[in-house]
Amino acid sequence: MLSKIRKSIVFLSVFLISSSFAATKDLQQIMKDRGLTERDVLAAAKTYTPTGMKDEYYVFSSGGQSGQVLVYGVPSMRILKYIGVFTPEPWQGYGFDNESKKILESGYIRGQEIKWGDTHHPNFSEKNGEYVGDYLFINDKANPRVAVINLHDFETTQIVVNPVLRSTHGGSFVTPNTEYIVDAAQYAAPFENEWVPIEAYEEKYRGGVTLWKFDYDKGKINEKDSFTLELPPYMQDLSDAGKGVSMGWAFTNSFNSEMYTGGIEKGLPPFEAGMSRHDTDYMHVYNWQLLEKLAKNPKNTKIINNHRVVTIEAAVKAGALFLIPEPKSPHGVDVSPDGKYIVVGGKLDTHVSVYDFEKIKKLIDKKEFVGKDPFGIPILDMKKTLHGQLELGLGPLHNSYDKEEGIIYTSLYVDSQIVKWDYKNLKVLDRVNVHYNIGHLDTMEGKSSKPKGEYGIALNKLSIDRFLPVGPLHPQNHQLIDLQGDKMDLIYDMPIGLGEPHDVVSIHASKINPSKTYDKMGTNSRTGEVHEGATLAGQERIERDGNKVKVYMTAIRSHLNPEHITVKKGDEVTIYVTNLERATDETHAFGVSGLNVHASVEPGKTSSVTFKADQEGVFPYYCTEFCSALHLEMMGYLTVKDD
Ligand code: CUK
Ligand code: CUA
Repeated sequence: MLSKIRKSIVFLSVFLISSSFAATKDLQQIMKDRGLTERDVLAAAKTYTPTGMKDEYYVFSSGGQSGQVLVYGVPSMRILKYIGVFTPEPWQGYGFDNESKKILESGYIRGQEIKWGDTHHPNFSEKNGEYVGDYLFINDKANPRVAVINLHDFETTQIVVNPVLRSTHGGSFVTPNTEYIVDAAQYAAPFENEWVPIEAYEEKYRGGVTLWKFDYDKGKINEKDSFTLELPPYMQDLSDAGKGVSMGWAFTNSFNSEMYTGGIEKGLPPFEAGMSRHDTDYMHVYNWQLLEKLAKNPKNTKIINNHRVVTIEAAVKAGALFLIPEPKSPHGVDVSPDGKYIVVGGKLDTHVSVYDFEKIKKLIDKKEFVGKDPFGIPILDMKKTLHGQLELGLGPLHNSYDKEEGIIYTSLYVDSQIVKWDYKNLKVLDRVNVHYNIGHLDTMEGKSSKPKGEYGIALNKLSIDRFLPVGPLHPQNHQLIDLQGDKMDLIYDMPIGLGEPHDVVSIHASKINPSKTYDKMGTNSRTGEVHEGATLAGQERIERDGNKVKVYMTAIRSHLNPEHITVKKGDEVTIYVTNLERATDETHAFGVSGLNVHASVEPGKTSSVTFKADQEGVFPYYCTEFCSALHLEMMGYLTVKDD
């Protein structure tokens, strides 16, 4: 009966839209030919975005090991952009022009060039806990760094290297008014750059949380005003900032309260066994507003690698740091939109734990503790801080909130499901099977103080038998779920072959307003200032100073000016290219054959490349972006003469 009704709905809607019986007949034929069910056709209607129509949401995805960020639209799942962040991105000249090389170089670690990144968690700038589409932040777990992406041109403008932590995972989380970008450690290590035997683990190895101070107007992290809270060598993990009633506080999960140090080669249990012996680990609860004050007084800090570290002792003394037991090896920790509840995924426990911030605060105010950990940090009673626990299934990992108050979605890694449940009344409402194995999930603006719901995205680790085979390394799979009905409805699969997309964040399209061109002619896009090499029409020239040659070049349809550059072997050549176009999307780009230099020059931008002309010869240069019917003619010759 139901199927009959649905059939007639499809029939009717297609009939109404097309007002043509022929179209209906065509549709039925296509369904038959392609083996599509009515459900498939409905799913298609929910995602299909006809040419010219735009998406409702932007999704920013971690590019995992690629070190990049990927941007796509929802519900179409069409990829819009790759943003070079921790690794070069040739199309945009990222890592090939001087301006972007400088950004990548600031991400070198102790002088070591880093050629990859393990990007994990992107997050937007926030005001009152709501997403603001000005900036995106993302962390690199392997090489503990945080990057800032300016969403006015979708370019990376800063990378900072963590001065004391060796790997970070619980980042980059943003405090409700983007005061700080928070990045928590993963694998404990000594803060100093020195050798410390593993036997000194408890004494010398440390975890921590770095609070990167963000200057909103400048769009930059201020390294001098940033600091780290020293934490015990429990492996810190995912984190979230409080908001609303929990404003000023932040929460960081951990595993390895055992402080186990491995040694499988010596016949000891491997890390994974030793690290999950205890029934509980600790959620770290800390007051970043108080820590900010503490960090200003040298009494409370140690300076390590030129960076302020607030000691555990000082934080405890000031009442800024507490621990609460949580079921062992938890994973996601997500604060509810009103800031009242903190939902923790059990991972090794089938339960999800819902903590009540007001209960936590009451115990803290009354100084009611059940003990201290070996580092003197007060421990709160787990039962007294819990609102409750709910059994969801195997491997609860991450959470994302719905627009309806009290409703949350949780990913189950082992069961490969998303569960929709009521975290106030502790009731399961619905579950949907997704493909194997889901890690993060996201609902639209689902971690902000005003979630929109509507769509969900499952980020699946495997894609076995799902797509055309491409060799032993399979793509990862983003699945789109319609959350608008009573039942969750899985409607689309999108494979991604870029890297492991740990996490995505989504934002309503109306909140992102990128520039169409650079307003100030000759803008250095990485600083926002007018470039020292900005060149207007008529100012094109070649200047020589000793063996340094500077070329001030312009690009406009369809020529580069100058078209001949002659230098001497051994010269250091810098070419500044300014795109004089005012028309939208009239990007020119500049590449020289055989010299590993490339720049994308969008309208109004100045980019520069520098190289040593150390081989005699003839090197054609050209605009690499197909910009007009005479694009191929947009070229010139660099000749290098030995004399
Ligand atoms: S983590 Cu990947 S599934 Cu590194 Cu955010 Cu949970
Ligand atoms: Cu300019 Cu091609």
